[in-house]
Amino acid sequence: MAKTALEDQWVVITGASSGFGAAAARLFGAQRARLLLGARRVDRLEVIAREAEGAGSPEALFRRLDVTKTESVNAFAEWARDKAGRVDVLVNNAGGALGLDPVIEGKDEDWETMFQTNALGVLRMCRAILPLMLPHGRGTIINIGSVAGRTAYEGGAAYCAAKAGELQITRALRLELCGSGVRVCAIDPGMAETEFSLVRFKGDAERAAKVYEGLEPLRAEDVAEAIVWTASRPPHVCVDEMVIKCTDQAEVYKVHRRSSGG
Ligand code: NDP
Ligand code: 8X3
Repeated sequence: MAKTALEDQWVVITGASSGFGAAAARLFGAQRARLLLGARRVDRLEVIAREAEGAGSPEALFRRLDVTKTESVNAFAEWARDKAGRVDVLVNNAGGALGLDPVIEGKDEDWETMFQTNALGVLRMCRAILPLMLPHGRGTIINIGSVAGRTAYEGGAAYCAAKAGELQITRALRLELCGSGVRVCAIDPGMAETEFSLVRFKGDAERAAKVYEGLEPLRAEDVAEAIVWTASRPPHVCVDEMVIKCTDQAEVYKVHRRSSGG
């Protein structure tokens, strides 16, 4: 069997318990990469790890990770050092939105969580994992942002700001790491049907389903394919920024919905 570009590479994925992260774990597994998976729901991670091994990963390990806590991130990085000794690819995917309130009705706890996960979590992960990448003179960091970081929308002030912050973190880090061999990439998806809206609307499944009504959104696998493609480019190629939306979404506000049955 021909060797794949990602074979035996150590890949860290945050937020691997559902959505893009879980789909990416399976696809990296199919490329015979070795995995270090993190999220808060460890029972889910265990299932995903076994699926990734079933797909071809020689080793898919997992550990509880809360990217909002420095101690948790540092403990995860220590565990990665112990288990793997190096990291070749870091996918900063953990994150999401909470609520769709206008600023005047915003909740401190929602705002704080969105900045903690989408922006500060990425900084913490990069700080902790870079020492496992830099000695090898190469590596790939892929930050999963959003079209929300590029275009603001009502009710999205904190989420859009956190994702815009993440994009600037990506850009600053690319400048800091120029010459190190480590490339830093942003993948910014539009509407994708995962647990994203269920989390945003705090378990209201009906409201979450309405977000995708009448259109064909991205699937988790579409974004996972973009992640794996980006990570598998030859080392001299950096995919700086990729925006990926479903065909029914031309802009954050411009979506085409078919009437039922149409
Ligand atoms: P999901 O809700 O399906 O997945 C989110 C993942 O993030 C889960 O695995 C969750 O795991 C993890 N996570 C959340 N908080 C933390 C935390 N504090 N520490 C560690 N892990 C955490 O949504 P998606 O797969 O859609 O979202 C993945 C990323 O893509 C997010 O950053 C999101 O903002 C972004 N995005 C999503 C889009 C969409 O329309 N779906 C579009 C554009 C970007 P657990 O709860 O087990 O900790
Ligand atoms: C998720 C996409 O448009 O709901 O980041 O913010 S959007």
